[in-house]
Amino acid sequence: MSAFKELVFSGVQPTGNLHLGNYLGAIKKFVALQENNDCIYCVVDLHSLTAQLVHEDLKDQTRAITAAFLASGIDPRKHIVFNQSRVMQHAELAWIFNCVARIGWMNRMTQFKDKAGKDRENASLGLLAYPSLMAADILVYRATHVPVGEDQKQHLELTRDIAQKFNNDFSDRIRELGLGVAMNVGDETVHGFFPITEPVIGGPAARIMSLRDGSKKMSKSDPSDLSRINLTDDADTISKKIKKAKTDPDALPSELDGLAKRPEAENLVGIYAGLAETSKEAVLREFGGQQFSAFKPALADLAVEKLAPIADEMRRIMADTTHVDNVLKDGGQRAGALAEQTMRSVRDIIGLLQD
Ligand code: AQP
Repeated sequence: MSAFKELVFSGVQPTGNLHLGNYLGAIKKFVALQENNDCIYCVVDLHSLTAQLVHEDLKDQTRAITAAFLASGIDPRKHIVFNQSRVMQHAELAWIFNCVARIGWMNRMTQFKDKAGKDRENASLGLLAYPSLMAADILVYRATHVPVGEDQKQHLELTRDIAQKFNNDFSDRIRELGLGVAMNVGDETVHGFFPITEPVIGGPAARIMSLRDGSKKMSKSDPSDLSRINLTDDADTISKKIKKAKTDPDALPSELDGLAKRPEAENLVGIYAGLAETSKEAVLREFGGQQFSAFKPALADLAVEKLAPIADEMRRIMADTTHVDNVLKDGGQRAGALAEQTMRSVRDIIGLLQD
């Protein structure tokens, strides 16, 4: 049993329209976890600079993600909602983690390879160091659980590696200062300052794929808007995108095995299951043997039923930017106080001079 207090942290980048993958893979889980946990949810605006440094509408996109959090049901009074750049301790800890992490670790990150493309030498240093800032986001609160989509699994493993290396490199100082906490790592009980964070990944919608290509994940940056369902799409647009979604000519199978090598079919079944809060097996029990011409309208109706109220609520919240800004300001103050507590200990552990 970990002696760390259970705390949930996660973040979303303000890099464009939120889509169904962000919602089912992450935000819906944020909402579920807030029932029984203390949660901190962050709009990670500093991360978005790795994609686009000059960002005309960064403020509005930050507000839009915040509105999506609130419209989905996150309660900013019981939990903390804020934008990352308000709490400078994230960047401070990220610098320290840059000195803990190894370049080889960063070079192995598949997201870096995908996003940097062929011209890696010309990618920003920020893109390479992205996982180190993500580790700092999580560990500056010593968060124990992080709900994310499957694409973030490798970054979370790196967060665990950074925590473990910090705990090992500074084990004597951590012990001397009495800052160690007992935790179970595998079968072993170890002491450390940072928890070895658990990812919360899973369910039928952990990796939603593009509606145009079942081998690519649904993504904000895909140039084709038909590849994704945006949280703000209206009913007609959602129906049109699902109708146009790529499929194969066969009927839906009755068993999960029948989805093997049918990525587009599996994706639509996963989306249905995620929206209906059921399993892919249950969806196949209901629709097995039916053609896509019958399944797609049912999926479109379900998507509209679940997403339209969120889109309406987002629009309502966005109309009052002062309220949104106040949520972020208040959240930032509360997050900042927690982060500073951690950083005081980190500065002591490292031996930095402070008052
Ligand atoms: N397709 C997806 N299926 C399930 N979960 C997903 N997530 C993203 N895409 C999918 C999860 O959403 C959370 C927020 O993601 P992010 O904004 O931090 O950035 P990202 O992972 O890089 O998402 P995008 O939408 O694909 O953005 P771009 O196109 O800018 O790269 C994370 O928990 C993520 O796992």
